[in-house]
Amino acid sequence: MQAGATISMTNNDSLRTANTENLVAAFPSNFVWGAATAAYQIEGATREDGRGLSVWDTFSATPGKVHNGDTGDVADDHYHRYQEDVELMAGLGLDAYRFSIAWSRILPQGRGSINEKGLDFYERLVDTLLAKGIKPFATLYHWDLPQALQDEGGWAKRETAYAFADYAEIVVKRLGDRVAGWITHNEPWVVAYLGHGVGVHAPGLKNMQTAVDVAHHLLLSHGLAVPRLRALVAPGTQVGITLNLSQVYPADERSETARDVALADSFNVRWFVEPLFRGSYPDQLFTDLAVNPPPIQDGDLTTISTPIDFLGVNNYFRWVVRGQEQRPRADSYQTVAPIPGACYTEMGWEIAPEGLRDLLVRLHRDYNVPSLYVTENGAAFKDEWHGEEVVSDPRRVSYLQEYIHAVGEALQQGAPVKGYFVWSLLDNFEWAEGYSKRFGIVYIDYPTQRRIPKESSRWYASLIKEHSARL
Ligand code: JJW
Repeated sequence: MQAGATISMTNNDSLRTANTENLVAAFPSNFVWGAATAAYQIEGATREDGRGLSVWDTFSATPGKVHNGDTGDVADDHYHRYQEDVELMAGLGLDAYRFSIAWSRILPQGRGSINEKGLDFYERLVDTLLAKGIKPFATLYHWDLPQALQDEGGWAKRETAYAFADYAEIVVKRLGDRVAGWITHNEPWVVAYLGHGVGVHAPGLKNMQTAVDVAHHLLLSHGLAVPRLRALVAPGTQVGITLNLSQVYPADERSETARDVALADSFNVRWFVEPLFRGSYPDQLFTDLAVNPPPIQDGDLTTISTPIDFLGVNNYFRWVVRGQEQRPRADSYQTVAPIPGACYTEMGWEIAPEGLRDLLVRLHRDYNVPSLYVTENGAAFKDEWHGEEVVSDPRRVSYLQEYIHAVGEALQQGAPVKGYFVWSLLDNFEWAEGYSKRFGIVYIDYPTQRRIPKESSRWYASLIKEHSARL
């Protein structure tokens, strides 16, 4: 299997910035423009209305785990300000809004007794969106496992996959008639590897065998949930999963480089894409990670590869890999950074829109993915507010322009992309980075919780308007 075909160390000429008028020409009339958030990153109100604790409450309260000791206790106070936030979305002309549901608001102990107040909150949110003509896209699991389930072993245990499918059914019973798109999981690679392999995310475990087992149970839980969702949704509702994927490019033409590119690709892309779309894990992956295969039971891969309506792609950057002398473990490939002449965001991620274009085209060509949504794309920069009406963020505007142009190129090359969600609507709690990294197209002044538009939100609103004017 080949990863990226292009050997390009600098931004592609064809990805030059374009004005919004030219930019929207490549997008079909029913293309969905949205913005994304996640529960723990924006809601706050972590101890209100019967919400149970999640692994991120525990992790962020543990000294040394999150930058500056930040937690999601208050975050953007969206739990109380959701109406104002939906007004903001309506003002931008968004077609859709992707949010996540906190499992521990619905089932404070992870399973068993239902907390109706949790369901009520998401029902109010969904109805407010619908009243403004905004399509709700709901993620069921965006990393906030109920702590009670972690106490029983969490995703390392197969039982958690069954608990997830039960939780999914409870939510869809209440909201299935109104939500346009369901995303079972957000970025299971991050949960498995960063949470259980290297421990920089909750629950903070450092064991690659556990990471591989967790990945299997996350995938299994997805496959178990899909038919339970389908049974209860309105006709036309889309059901899918979101992966964080980065295309891998070779730094040079050495054979060691080709080998390590393939290793990095199996770890970053094929680990999750192939069980979902081919019903098998990459052949050598577990050997290459120096672990045993996860506890796969008969029928698991059939369950995991249950057909879905779309694949959600979260993409921010690409990897450029330079081969090492000795064959590395699949998670220990060497990346080139910084690449001379390349630009980076505040996260240290290379700005490389061709990485998104090539990834979308490849998912279409190699896996025949039925449809694709870019469920996250965006950038953190050091935004500053000095009391103005609008926060200036020219680099975010260029970033979005270039990446959206790349999505247009992928469409022209046949990739069935149905929508694009900018990460994020609001500055928010960026996990281990706390509040230090601002991804929003709307600025949050945390002391006052005031929302201040950034220029990127104005730009995005004009793009959406331009697109709808063409219809
Ligand atoms: C990789 C860190 C190696 C979020 C990564 C860290 C290096 C030991 C943004 N996506 O906040 C990827 N985001 O909640 C979901 N995407 O490696 C949404 N990817 O560790 C956003 C972070 C990420 C990452 C963060």
